Amino acid sequence: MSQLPEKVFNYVEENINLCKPDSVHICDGSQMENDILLYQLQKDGILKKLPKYKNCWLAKTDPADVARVERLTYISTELKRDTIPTPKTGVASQLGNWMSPADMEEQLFMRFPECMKGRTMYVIPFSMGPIGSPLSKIGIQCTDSPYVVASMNIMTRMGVKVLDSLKDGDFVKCLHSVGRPLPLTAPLHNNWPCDPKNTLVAHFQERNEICSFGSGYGGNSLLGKKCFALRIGSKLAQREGWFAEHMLILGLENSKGEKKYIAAAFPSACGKTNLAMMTPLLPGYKVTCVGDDIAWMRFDENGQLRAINPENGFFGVAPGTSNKTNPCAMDTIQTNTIFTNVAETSDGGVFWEGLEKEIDDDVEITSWLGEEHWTKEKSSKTAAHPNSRFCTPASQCPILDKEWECPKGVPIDAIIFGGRRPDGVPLVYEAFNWQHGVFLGASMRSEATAAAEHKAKSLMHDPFAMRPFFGYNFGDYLKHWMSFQDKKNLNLPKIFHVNWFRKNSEGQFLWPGFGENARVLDWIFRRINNEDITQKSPIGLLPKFDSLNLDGLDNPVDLEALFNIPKEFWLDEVKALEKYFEEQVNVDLPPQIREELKKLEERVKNSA
Ligand code: TSX
Ligand code: MN
Repeated sequence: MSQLPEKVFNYVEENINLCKPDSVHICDGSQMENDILLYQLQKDGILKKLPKYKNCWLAKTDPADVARVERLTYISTELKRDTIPTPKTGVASQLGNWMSPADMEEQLFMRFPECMKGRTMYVIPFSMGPIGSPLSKIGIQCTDSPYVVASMNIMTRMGVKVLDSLKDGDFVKCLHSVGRPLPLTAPLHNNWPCDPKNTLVAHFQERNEICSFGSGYGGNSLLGKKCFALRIGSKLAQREGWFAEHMLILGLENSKGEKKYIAAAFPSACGKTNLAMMTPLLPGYKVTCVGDDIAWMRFDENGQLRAINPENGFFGVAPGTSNKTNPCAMDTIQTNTIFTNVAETSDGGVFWEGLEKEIDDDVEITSWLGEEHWTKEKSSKTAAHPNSRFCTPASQCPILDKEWECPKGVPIDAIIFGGRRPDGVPLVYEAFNWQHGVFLGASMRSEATAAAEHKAKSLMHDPFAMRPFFGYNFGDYLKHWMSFQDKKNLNLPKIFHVNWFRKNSEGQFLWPGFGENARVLDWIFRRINNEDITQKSPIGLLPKFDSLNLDGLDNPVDLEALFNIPKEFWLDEVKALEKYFEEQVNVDLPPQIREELKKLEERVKNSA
């Protein structure tokens, strides 16, 4: 305690006085500390060892605590307008929740006092980004969840080395409690303490502080990730002139050894982690992974955009991950991994939907809910929770990029936006310019699934894939993005939109996807080199006839169906976007976005 930098000491002391833990443990980040913690978690029945693998563990949560709680996630600023645009009268905002700092203080005061009684408060000094990088930021998380400590040890760089680099500098304050002081007043489910009825995730932008209560689940409790790296991060980025984005970062090398880096934003259920670790099926190409979820990007003194991955691991959705869809992820998770809410196999391994062909016929499955001898035929429920996760060190990824921890970041040559669009949206197109590219990000929509709280299969607006993660008014966020086109001597990256998910009239996917997406990346690579391979369309620049490399594809693709721009569809899309922007962003919409929408409408109307 006494060795802590003064500001850290004061913050920890405040939290002790508020939460009244029985003991305090300052995490040093050592191997021994982690081993002891995992042993304790096992003894307490929170983690179960998975003997099929080395140092792998299974956690099952209370079934009421399985996802981020968007409804209960708030940004607190003095002015509401600083957090969310004022929606059109009678319309509820989909762009975040606001509460005044005073009202939020009152809510927190109903929850945090004495909430850690009988428990240990762990103090986690952590760095988002390589320690010492000028692009990195430091946080101090106080938590009463040892599961969170073990997970933060994977997802961030943590321990004494962080305190050493902090000195007396600033840090983001992060307080987390599962909200179940001891002795318990009601039984737990799965030994997983949480308080779903009182869950609340609060962000104070004006003082860089996060307070999360009642949930132990990843997105609500690993405060470095969505809370810090995106919600607090995006606000820091606006103030300081950079970007904190919900983007993967990949390296792409062609057969000549030329290399580009690409950042890409996709809504959930588009296979972002699969793309970040893709095995290209186009000969000569190599993909390397820098990150699968978050990019912090800044223009350097030469006007080159550079990115770091602020994370140290992958907290990926398990179902759908297999040796077919993502062999690199499968390799990564064989050791030192914490699985949450997946199913178990009788040979001491894990199982989830998508692994049917990769387990022995004679193994028995126990579902995440504890149903023994689970079979797909017999049970009405899935074996693994649809939002079940692996939490695994990035360093174990077999195609991790050599520069992934480079302190100045990797140079970003292109930005991709994408979505799950069954109709109307072509496989790939390029924005006419930066302003049009920002409009493409603002206009992102995607078919939604059961992740987070949404159930129905509907087209959801998810601008920049940031809808649940904006740390401030989305209109101001658009102005921030737009502002870079007026700055001098910036080498603005080209912006693209991709859609792996277009279907034909029989409902079959028109594009094979996965490793074959290398063909799209190859086209983007050549566009970065300014090859003359585009043709104008009403919505953007499409690949010129024959410029997409389709050599050696197993099955022919219907290029006409993949790339046609249906006039009626796009007129409807313009109307839907107009409604969305008017209702949701209203007077905060930058004029350039309105202008781009108008120009799109004109181009579509004037097309054949
Ligand atoms: O991750 C996906 N990617 C990106 C890969 C680098 N998925 C899985 C999405 C769920 C998370 C995809 N699904 C992709 C894709 O490119 N494309 C599709 C749709 C699709 C699914 C199956 C087939 C073809 C397309 N074909 C067969 O199963 C034979
Ligand atoms: Mn994400």
